Amino acid sequence: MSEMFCYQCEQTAGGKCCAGNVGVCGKSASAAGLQDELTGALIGLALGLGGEAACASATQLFVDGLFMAGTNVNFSDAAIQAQLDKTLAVFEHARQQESGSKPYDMLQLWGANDDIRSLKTLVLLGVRGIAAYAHHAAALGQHDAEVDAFFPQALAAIAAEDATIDTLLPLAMQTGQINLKVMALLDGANTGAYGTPQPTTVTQTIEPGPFIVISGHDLHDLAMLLEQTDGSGVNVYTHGEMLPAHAYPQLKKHPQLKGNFGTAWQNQQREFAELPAPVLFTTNCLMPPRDSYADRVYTTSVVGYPGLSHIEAGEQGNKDFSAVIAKARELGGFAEATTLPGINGGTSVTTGFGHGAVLGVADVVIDAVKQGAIRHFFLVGGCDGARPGRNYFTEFVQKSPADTVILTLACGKFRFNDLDIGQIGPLPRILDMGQCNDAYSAIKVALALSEAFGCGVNELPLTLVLSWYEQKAVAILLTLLSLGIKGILLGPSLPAFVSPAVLDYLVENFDVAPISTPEADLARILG
Ligand code: SF4
Ligand code: SF3
Repeated sequence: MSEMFCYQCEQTAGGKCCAGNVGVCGKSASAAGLQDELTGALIGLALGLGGEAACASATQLFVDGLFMAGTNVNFSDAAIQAQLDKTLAVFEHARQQESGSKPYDMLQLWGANDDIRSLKTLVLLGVRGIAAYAHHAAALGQHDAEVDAFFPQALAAIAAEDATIDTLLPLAMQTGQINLKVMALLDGANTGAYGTPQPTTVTQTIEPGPFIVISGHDLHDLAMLLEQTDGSGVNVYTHGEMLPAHAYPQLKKHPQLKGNFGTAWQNQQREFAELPAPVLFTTNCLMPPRDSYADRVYTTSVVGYPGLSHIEAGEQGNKDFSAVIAKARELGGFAEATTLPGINGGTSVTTGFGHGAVLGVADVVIDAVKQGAIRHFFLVGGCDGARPGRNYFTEFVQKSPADTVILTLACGKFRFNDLDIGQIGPLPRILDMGQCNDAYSAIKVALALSEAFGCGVNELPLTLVLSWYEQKAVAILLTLLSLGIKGILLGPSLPAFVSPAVLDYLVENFDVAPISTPEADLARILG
């Protein structure tokens, strides 16, 4: 296979689509083709179910298969083929029962007219984002029947030949609502298992001696790694979206969880080049590893890359990380304390301002707004990425006035979370709410503020400035739109899969706008 079609992420080639032999992310045409086959098989499975809810094992096929087709998750033909085989085995079973449908051909979707393709893609990518969050919640034993039932419903709708803009727009909004549900489910799963996040300052200095870097979003994997490194003399450092883990009481209680290594995903090839330690990727964003460190990278769960060591779950989802721990000992770590500063030179970052912490000081926040100490809130968050235009987000925060608060979440915060831009009363001006799924926290805080001030969310002194890259950001954007939130600024570029007519709809109905310059946007918002 030598041709691919993929336009699911922000760095897609030429702002249109990745075609040819390899995508901008390094995904091969064969992996992209297998991901399409896998998605087509899942759509066929949904059709076979008549769009109705599936049993637990079929739901897990939807969750894992959809997540595996996300950006920077899995580059391995063998791993995707294995997942495809598992899915196709269900068709074989159905064929024997003479009740089966057949896999859907994704070319039907890619070849559909612009607006239908655009809206169906919006739903498909949103569902991939939902699957990622459902995957993490399931790892902690949490499920939601409505979320699970949505996978076959949405996938069957993607195959519907009679779909129209009028049927697909409500489905896109429903995708946003289901994503809200799954983010709430994951919030409950994480806080139930590991406690309510507390504001925590995290060092970027690595102590001498053996250590492990853990990346991705899966707190359950981190918890298992911490249990297995207790008393071992091997330290653990977070990377990327794992940073907010430091705020959870049941994770931070492990003294070997020392600090954070590096910045966001797109810098990993540079940051890992000389790393005297192994790295464990629990989820996205994995980049193709350089030869200089490929022997030190481990993947688990839905993540994969050809040639990397992969750690499978055993009975009851338990994982044995002894190979990673042994590698840490073999590599030995740094001989002396080593600091990898943030992109602005800061040597520590603060996290843990989830809804529990922020609403715990709701009175302070409300008073500060009433007295004029806080003029405006900005939610500057979302994914980071490689495009040069993303320094907009750093400059936006640097130039935001001293009487404004920056709420942030997801890996886009590494553009500015090491800046010291001061405090307002007891509150730091940058409040890191957590991972991308902690957009749930931002929504909870916004709803609580609107209640306290007796107004709608759109009347609050709050503006959302979102950076997007991959499919979880698509799901979150749909959630915000489904809540009727208007005036979102989106960057660094608009999605390639949004057709002109769909974009017009978003602009007319939701005032969605592309970012311009920090100065112009700040001036316009603050009036
Ligand atoms: Fe291109 Fe993004 Fe698809 Fe990778 S995930 S092939 S960069 S559109
Ligand atoms: Fe980042 Fe990949 Fe999206 Fe969870 S780690 S936000 S890009």
